[in-house]
Amino acid sequence: MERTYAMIKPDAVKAGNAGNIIARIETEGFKIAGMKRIRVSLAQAQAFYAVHKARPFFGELTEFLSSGPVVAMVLEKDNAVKAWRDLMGATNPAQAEANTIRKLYAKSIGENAAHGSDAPETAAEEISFFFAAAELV
Ligand code: 3AN
Repeated sequence: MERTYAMIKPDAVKAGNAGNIIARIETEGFKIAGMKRIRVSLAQAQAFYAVHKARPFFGELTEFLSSGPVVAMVLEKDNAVKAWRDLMGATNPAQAEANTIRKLYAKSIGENAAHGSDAPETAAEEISFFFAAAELV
């Protein structure tokens, strides 16, 4: 079983779509190994997205992630990293396939409802950024 880090971003939490997204995650056969609703600080957002530091949208991205509560999750499934990215759909909701999380719930490329790790190595780093081992059950 592979694990990935998934996060329902502030736009989707604020819009009241967290429950729908969590239900979909379960319907699609993921096991939720860890889950918490938290507010990410600006400093945490800057550390979490450090790989994007040089991008022109870094300020916008980190301010947005820290703008309201998120739901942080660890998901388990065979090929969880790819399976969750497929379920989320393309980064830009305009390009996301029908019935994906971002097609259904995202507003824009910046406020795009959900995050998912891009590789198993990144997943391990992102999981330990937000969760202690004892929180994963
Ligand atoms: P993904 O989250 O699909 O892996 P990345 O890694 O290219 O996408 O980008 C990380 C995050 O940065 C995205 N989830 C999105 O919120 C934001 N982002 C990407 N491109 C842009 C952009 N052109 N303008 C604003 N935000 C962006």
